[in-house]
Amino acid sequence: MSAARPTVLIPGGINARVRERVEAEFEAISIAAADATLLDPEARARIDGIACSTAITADFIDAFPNLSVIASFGVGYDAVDAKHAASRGVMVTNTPDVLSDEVADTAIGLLLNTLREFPKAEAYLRAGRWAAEGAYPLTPLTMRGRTAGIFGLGRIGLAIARRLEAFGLPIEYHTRTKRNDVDYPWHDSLAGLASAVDTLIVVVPGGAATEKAVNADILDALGPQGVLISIGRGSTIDETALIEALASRRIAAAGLDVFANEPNVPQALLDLPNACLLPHVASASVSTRNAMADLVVDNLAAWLDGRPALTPVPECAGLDRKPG
Ligand code: A2R
Repeated sequence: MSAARPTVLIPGGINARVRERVEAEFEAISIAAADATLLDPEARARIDGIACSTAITADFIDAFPNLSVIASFGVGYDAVDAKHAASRGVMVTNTPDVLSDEVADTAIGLLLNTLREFPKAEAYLRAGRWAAEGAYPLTPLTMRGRTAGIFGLGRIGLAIARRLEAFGLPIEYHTRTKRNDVDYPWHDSLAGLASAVDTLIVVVPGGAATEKAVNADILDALGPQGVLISIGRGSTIDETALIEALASRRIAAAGLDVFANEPNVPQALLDLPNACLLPHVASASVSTRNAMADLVVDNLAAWLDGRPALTPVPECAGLDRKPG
């Protein structure tokens, strides 16, 4: 048997290092978007793997009769129909762990920026207002004396919790299943957590189970001193309810790195002085994105070489390799 190199499809945009490595290590085919009609049937039949940073639907998966692996860039894979892939015997991988510390660092930075207004204070200095008008106003909000509630105490949530412990904050959390390896108080509902804390950090996966979970009731439970930090998926926040709560000061402030309809951010959010906004940069350093890129390609290489995937998503963890 000849050892023809496997063919890997890249639909839509992807990290440059993923593209370089896929082109160097496989037969690479790129198309502008995850639209199977952009390939003829002969090309579709050649696809063994997909490297992606975009939504992958069941129909798209079904368009490739010999597909055996989808390597998704990022830890969140809610845009990939992993359940359908698993039912077809197609492995799906993501990039957990290698970004957890970077994202946790960003969460702390975003929290401090939201409370202490550092981006605004720097803009004040750069505009010459320090010299012209005097000291920047004292910030009404501070990290001191706060209690943090973490919605999603997984790999990233725990990395955030450990950092906040060092800042002296008590930690509480909500997940569906109580963890046995931490002593933080657990709440069996998000409403219970929001009532118990004044600083809610959201780091759950996207998808139907968490869609708009942070709604008006949760924000009201957080209260007028409440601060929301969102670093997981924009779909988890009811943005309309959040805008209303911020505008009416039913909560004090919010720091957001993720949005419901990226890269579009509602004008109403941009207009709010108590919203601190980042363009989904939590994992966006060169070294962390390189580590994520390498994990995408290493997963493809392993699976297409007949070895186990390095980081299968839970839906595919027990997946047997397709015969032949
Ligand atoms: O619920 P559990 O016991 O499976 O705990 C997970 C929790 N979680 C939820 N909590 C409450 N309600 C839900 N419907 C729900 N779904 C999941 O979120 C677990 O504590 C946490 C997820 O942790 P990991 O799977 O370790 O993910 P990681 O690496 O921390 O990343 C979290 C998300 C990604 O999915 C991206 O969307 C974003 O952060 O970058």
